[in-house]
Amino acid sequence: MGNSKSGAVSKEILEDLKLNTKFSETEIVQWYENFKKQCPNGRITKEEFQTIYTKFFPESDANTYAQHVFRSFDTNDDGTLDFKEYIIALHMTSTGKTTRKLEWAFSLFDVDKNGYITKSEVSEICTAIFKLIPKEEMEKLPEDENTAQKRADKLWNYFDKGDNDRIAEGEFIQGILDNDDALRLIQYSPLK
Ligand SMILES: [Ca+2]
Ligand SMILES: [Ca+2]
Repeated sequence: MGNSKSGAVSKEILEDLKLNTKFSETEIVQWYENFKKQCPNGRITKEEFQTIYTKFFPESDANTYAQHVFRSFDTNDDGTLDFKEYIIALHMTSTGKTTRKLEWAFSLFDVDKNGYITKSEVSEICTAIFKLIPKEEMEKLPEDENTAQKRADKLWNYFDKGDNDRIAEGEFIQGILDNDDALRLIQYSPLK
């Protein structure tokens, strides 16, 4: 992937991104310039990503969640985010279609990347999500979701599975589409 030869985004990546996202060529080129300024070597490490990500959650602990998000964005599993992974991630979390976002949510919950979600993976991500919630908000949570484990149990129950079962991607997406409450529980959106 010869994008290191010059300062410009490679034609191959540009075409691919135009096809897979709604971003215009101008936007992509501009972001690439910013990206190169921030990351001259063209890659974001997990630590750099965590530093950027946690700034969005000044009142809570976003470190664990950021690590999971990083893992889900690092699609080729090489421990860094390149420009393409970074832009696709940006696309998914901002303007992406619902099913695209849910595909991403599935990869977020599939911690060991084996294509299925287990109850312990749901617990792990719910624990990370829970840490994103600032203290004042935490106090206002409903009784049946005011701990990470309760949130995980509630979410798991929407899928109609036993504790030792696992959820495939299609079941996960369908389950979320069928339940607004489940959609709310797989993410944290700050109030205001
Ligand atoms: Ca990567
Ligand atoms: Ca898994």
